[in-house]
Amino acid sequence: PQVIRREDYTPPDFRVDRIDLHVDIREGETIVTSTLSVIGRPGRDKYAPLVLDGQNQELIYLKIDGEDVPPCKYTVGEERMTVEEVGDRATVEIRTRIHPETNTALEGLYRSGSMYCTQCEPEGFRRITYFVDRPDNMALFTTTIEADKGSCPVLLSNGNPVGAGDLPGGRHWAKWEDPFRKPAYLFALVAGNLVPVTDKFVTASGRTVDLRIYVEQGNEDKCAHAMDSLKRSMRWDEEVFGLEYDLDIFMIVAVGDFNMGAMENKGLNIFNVKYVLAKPDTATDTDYQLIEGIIAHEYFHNWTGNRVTCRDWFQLSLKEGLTVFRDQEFSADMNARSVKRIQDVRALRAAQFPEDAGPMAHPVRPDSYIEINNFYTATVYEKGAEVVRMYHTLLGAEGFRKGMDLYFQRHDGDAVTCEDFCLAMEDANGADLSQFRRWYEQAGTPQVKASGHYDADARTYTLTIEQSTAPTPGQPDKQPLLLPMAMGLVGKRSKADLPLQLDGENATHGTERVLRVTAARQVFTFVDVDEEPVPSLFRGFSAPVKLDAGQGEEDLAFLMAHDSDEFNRWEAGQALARKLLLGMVADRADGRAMAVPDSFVAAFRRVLTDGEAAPAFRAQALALPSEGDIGEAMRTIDVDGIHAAREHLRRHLAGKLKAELRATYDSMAVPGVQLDGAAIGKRALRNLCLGYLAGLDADGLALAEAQFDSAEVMTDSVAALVCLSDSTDAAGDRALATFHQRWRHDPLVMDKWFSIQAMAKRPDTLARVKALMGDPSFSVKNPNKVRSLLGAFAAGNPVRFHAADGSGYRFIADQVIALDPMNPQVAARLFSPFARWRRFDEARQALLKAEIERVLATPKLSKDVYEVASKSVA
Ligand code: DPP
Ligand code: ZN
Repeated sequence: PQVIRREDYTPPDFRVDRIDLHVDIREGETIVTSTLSVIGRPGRDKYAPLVLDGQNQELIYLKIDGEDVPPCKYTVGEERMTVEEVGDRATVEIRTRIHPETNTALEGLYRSGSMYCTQCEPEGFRRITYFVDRPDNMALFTTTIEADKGSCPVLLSNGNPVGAGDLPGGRHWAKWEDPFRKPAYLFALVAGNLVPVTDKFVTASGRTVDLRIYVEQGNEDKCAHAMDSLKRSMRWDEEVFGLEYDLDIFMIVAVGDFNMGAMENKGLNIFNVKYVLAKPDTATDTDYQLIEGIIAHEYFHNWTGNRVTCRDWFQLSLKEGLTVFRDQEFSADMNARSVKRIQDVRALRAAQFPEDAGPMAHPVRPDSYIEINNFYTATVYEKGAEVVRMYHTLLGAEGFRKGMDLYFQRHDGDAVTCEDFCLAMEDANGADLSQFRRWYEQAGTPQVKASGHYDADARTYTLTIEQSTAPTPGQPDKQPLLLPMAMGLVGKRSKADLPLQLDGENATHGTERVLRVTAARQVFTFVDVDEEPVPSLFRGFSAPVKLDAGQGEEDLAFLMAHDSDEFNRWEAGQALARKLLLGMVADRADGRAMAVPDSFVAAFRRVLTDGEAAPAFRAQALALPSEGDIGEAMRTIDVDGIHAAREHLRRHLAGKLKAELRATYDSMAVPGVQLDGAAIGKRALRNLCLGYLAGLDADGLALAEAQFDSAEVMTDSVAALVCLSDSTDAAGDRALATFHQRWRHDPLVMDKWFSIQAMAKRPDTLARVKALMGDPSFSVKNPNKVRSLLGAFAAGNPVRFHAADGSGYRFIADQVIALDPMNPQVAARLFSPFARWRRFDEARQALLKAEIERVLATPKLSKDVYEVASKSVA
């Protein structure tokens, strides 16, 4: 397969200025007729042919300026059509036949249940018709859809409805016109038997926008939260960024079969049902928060992505990193800010740090790819958002807003690059961000070491910061990065933040400031420091680094109790727990008993019983680092040791604090159905306590059973079911059967039922997962099902997936091979945990590698899986 490189970018020789699309949907085949106004680029090679991307379709005819093109003038290959001797301006008419019903890749036009829908990002439009399918081709679209009126009464596309009517034979048509230029990846079409849930939004300038969420009949009562989130997003973007919606209608369609979370098509967002539908008895608090965040994310793309789009797919983070940052800020404003930050950092550590340390490591702006679908990654999205956040930290909220304003002023209606964004931030602020650009160029997570020294006589505190980044594929040598370091010094005696004055400054600069770390080694000397401090560094996680501040148990416990930065209070607790767990893993490996010091239990008790701290924060602070997080800190990941140590620590804490956990459990009860932030926080803490208690003894399991039986909201039901299904006690199977009986007709709830079992700690989990593939609710063709059963097992159950006999590896590799011909994108995702094979012990390495090689040897492997497999063993 061909490698696509960023440095090879050239503008296309021909662009499509306008497209008039006619899509005639019939059972078994769809006929697409597309009329393109094509314009040649001035200065192009005069022999340059017109090249149109296109695949998986059958050409019926090709005309230019109304005439059939003779066969000697064009060729049609697997991936494109090439037409010779096309003039500066031409009208190209193409008719093709496609088959949405058999499109299992779910790219282009496909059938999901009874509806027809599209997914065109990044390169799906070329499966609908021949086109210049690249984001720098921004065209005006009109779309006419024809279909059976009985089965597809609703016909939607981008922009505004401009006509509709009936046709003979029970058929009808509708025409849509999008007044905004857009790349083909933002095209969307939906035809089906859907019902709208409607509302209105009045923009800041007084225009009324029609809001519609289309769902299948029977789901109308599950859209209120999505609609409310949409309206709050629209208001927030006006208030925070001065950005108003620009069409008279905004539609969301919820689709059951979808490769991703959602898609920001202009005026017609298409969503995975998982991120739209919610009722308290079917969706958890986490689901509610995800819906809020993803509705906001896709809506925010209207400006950051659609009005200003990407020049090429290497610039993906231009829209994704920026839009993730925007949705994170929105959710932080809607909920508790520091808890949101903690959740985001947890997610970054769980997904992005391992990616950055593995064979698929790539910069936020990648240099090359084989299959672009493999680059919708945690690096492009979440690390990209961290990069945007660092501009915000360096320039301040106002400076950032100035940069955004200039970015839109310069580039509205254009397809641009990450460099253009950086330039706008620089120019609006008179800032020099040359070194900052390395964040776009270098892969890998920087390691930062900090050490401090207090000189009581001189009243100075010297802070030394060293940074380095390990080599990643293709990048052996790394340069120092510009790290914004938000920090404070907490007085050991006063337990308060001390005034900060650097040597050479003539005044103090508050008690918290952002220092710019730019060199590989840099020393900061603070003067007039009244007492010995404990440094609190990278507050709020102000740069995406791995920090080793060399702090011992005492300092970490101090920061846990006294840091004014809530994020760093949490961080200190995580660091303390990680340190302890790593020690326990080492002890176990060396045949020593695993011991938990009383001081750790005491620190844990203080947080548990701290009535001053918000329950949502306490729940975060009392959750131990995940098994993946601990593994990241080890040279060779000791899967069994980590699991054993973590379980031992959990049981130890539960045993020592049984009474306190139970008291907190009781005091956090939330009567009835309440969905506000306070209720969510209480449930989080209560269910955290339940987790500890249920893992301890029969009393705890009985408590979980009682909660399962009486739960009024899905959050409580799921939390109890997780506890019960971890154990081999008969109560687990009873609860799972009850749950199945009650929810087997609700696909989204069944997804929970599958993933709870796939992630269960019990030893027979693999056998159960295999059996669950035969459940009538399971289908390998539905991405949500694959992710909830197979994906949850491979990525969310380290101790079972990495079973020493290789049974987990063999099973998932078999599924990848079976899935690849159907849906390469989902297959490649499922396969991605194998990429980390070098991180494990020799025996597991050999087993993993053998499976990767077996997959690689499979005939007709997709580019998607090929890229992951080949790069893994390279
Ligand atoms: N562009 C889509 C998004 O919003 C892709 N899933 O992330
Ligand atoms: Zn996005």
